[in-house]
Amino acid sequence: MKETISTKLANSLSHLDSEQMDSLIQRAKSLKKRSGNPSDPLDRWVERALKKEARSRDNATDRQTGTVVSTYALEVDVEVDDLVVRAQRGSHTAVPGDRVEIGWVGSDLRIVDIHPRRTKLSRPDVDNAHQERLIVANIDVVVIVVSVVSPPLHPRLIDRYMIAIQNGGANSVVCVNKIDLLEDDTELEVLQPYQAIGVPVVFASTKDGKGIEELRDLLRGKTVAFVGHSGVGKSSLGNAFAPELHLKTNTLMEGYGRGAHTTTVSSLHRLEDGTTIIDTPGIRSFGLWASSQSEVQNAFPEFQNLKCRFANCSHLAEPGCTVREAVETGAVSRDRYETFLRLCKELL
Ligand SMILES: Nc1nc2c(ncn2[C@@H]2O[C@H](COP(=O)(O)OP(=O)(O)OP(=O)(O)O)[C@@H](O)[C@H]2O)c(=O)[nH]1
Ligand SMILES: [Mg+2]
Ligand SMILES: [Zn+2]
Repeated sequence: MKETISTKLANSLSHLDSEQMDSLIQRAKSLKKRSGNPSDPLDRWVERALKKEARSRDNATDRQTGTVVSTYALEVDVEVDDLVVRAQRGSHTAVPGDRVEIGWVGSDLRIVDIHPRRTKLSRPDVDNAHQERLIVANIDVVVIVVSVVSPPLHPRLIDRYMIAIQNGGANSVVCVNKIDLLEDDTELEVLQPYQAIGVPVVFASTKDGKGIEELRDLLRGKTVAFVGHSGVGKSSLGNAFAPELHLKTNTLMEGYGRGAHTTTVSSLHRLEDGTTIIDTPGIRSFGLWASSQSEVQNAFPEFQNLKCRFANCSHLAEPGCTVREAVETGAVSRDRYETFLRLCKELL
């Protein structure tokens, strides 16, 4: 039987994200297992695991606050003032951008606490779509990088990212890179609906510098993550912003027109103009990170001001739906509405 904790305890832990909650339950289970007391309720062991965590936090010496720069299996790099130090992750799931407390616990330098996140970007786990996987934290903007020709444009990825970005509280920017490779710009028409709803779309090329200044102006002073498929030029964009970063870039895998997964670990960098960028590894696919229809609807601001006959209209089949009427008259883009339908179908 799957062991769970009481609703009361779960409610008191509602500030934890699902990844933190998972890790806590795992620790409680292993404490319980070691105690050799199988009839004990799990709640008691969750409380003990929390006490243990608090003890190590309170006993930690030389505590300092810093920003997570990169994360590895068991360790993290944390920027404290101008230095980057490596610390044990311990039981904490931290991601680049997280503000953390580190301190000495015995002979280990460890994360002892994570500050509440202002914003975040998450995706569903590849194997378990209900499991949240954090990508970055405390970002102002997520730049969804797509390329043209090589790899070819994948506009559908943009919609999935936009939902996750909206749900995590950050703003979206779309960067269409490798514009130097494009001979015929009719394929760029698919981006028009995003511009129409006010999402900045920048056409760029790291090869000839097009769009780089526009992007720089848009992002100045903000904390920004570059995300997207492998090989679209995320690291190249970082280098175009600040050549001294020397982010590793690579040619595409020959014959496949796909990225080579060159960047394997996310990394945070401070630029001279006050912008902070986070380069992330390319993804193979991005699942839908939304649990309700209203979360999907949030990513369609063009629906928000339309008043349907029913206040809770799903815009799928109800009579008196002004969204569907607007699609008929052309006031709402049919492409966008079809994207909406496709995403609703995917809701678990
Ligand atoms: N023609 C052209 N090629 C580019 C441009 N930007 C990047 N590239 C090339 O695209 C390839 C992949 O670039 P990367 O910056 O490594 O791509 P990435 O998105 O960081 O890839 P991963 O780290 O694997 O996720 C490299 O060979 C770059 O030189 C561009 O604007 N135009
Ligand atoms: Mg890269
Ligand atoms: Zn409706």
